Amino acid sequence: MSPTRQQNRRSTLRRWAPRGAALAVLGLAATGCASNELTRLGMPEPITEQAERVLALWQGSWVTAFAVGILVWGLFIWTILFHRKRSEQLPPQVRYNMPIEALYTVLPIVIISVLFFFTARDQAYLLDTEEPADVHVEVVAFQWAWQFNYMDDTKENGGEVLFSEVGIPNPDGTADRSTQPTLVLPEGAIVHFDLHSPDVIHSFWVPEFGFKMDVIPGRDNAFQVQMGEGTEGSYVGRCAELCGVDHTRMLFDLEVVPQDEYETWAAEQEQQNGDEAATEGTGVETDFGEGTGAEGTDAEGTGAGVTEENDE
Ligand SMILES: [Cu+2]
Repeated sequence: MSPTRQQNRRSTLRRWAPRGAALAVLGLAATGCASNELTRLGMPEPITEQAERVLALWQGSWVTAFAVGILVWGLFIWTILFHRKRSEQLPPQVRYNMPIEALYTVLPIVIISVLFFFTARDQAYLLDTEEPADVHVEVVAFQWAWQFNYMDDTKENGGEVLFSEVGIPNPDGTADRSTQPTLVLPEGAIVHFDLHSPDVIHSFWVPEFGFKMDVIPGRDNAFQVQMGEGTEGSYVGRCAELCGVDHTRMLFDLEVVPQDEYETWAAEQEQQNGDEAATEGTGVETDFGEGTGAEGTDAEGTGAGVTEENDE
């Protein structure tokens, strides 16, 4: 290699390196992200242990993708900058070079195997429903709202409905927050969800769970979450499967409250439901929101599916 060519390369590098660095800094600054929002790469702040796992898988996959990307872009840029056509002479060819061919066959297989391993491991963890749950909710998704039946046991597909939270669909096309049901869950609890649908396929999704599961007619889908500590707050859940004309209005509120507050609320709901059953009422009325920092939510239930009797 001639000294002039080497100098050329150095000056090219000197010219482009600062521009590249400036671009990277600008890219970071332009996102204007605070705290760990940047490192979450678009995922919401997790509120369950399962969501933490999903976030780790997400980040790991991106780190891998970035590493591969940087390598490939690096090779592109290196080739473009330093290996331009300089003469009519054919450059050295690498066809049938066994080490290179083996490398780019084996390396992708290794990368995919590693990604597969972590995905399979985390999937098994996310779908595990063996833990005894503290709260058992049957989620009924229907066109186009939600019903949350709080069950009296923590087993799968069993027990009686203690009380229900029922949403009302908005057939006139209005998005009325007061008709949205509220799913109330205690901090730090293990929650078991059974998912049922009487009509079409829906999907139960709380973005902060980092997870969603289809709600399929005639099928018993279930999953569990371990609610994190310090996750008290209001969240919004939605249907993530196009299920008809009012699919986008199929929303619900999620309130995560401290354990004692939850117990008080649940006892009240049960009491109320018992009173109504006693007076042959079919409606499930809920009044929740005091002291949680959330706006009061007054939902008047349709009482659909609440048929059990309470003897107390
Ligand atoms: Cu739906």
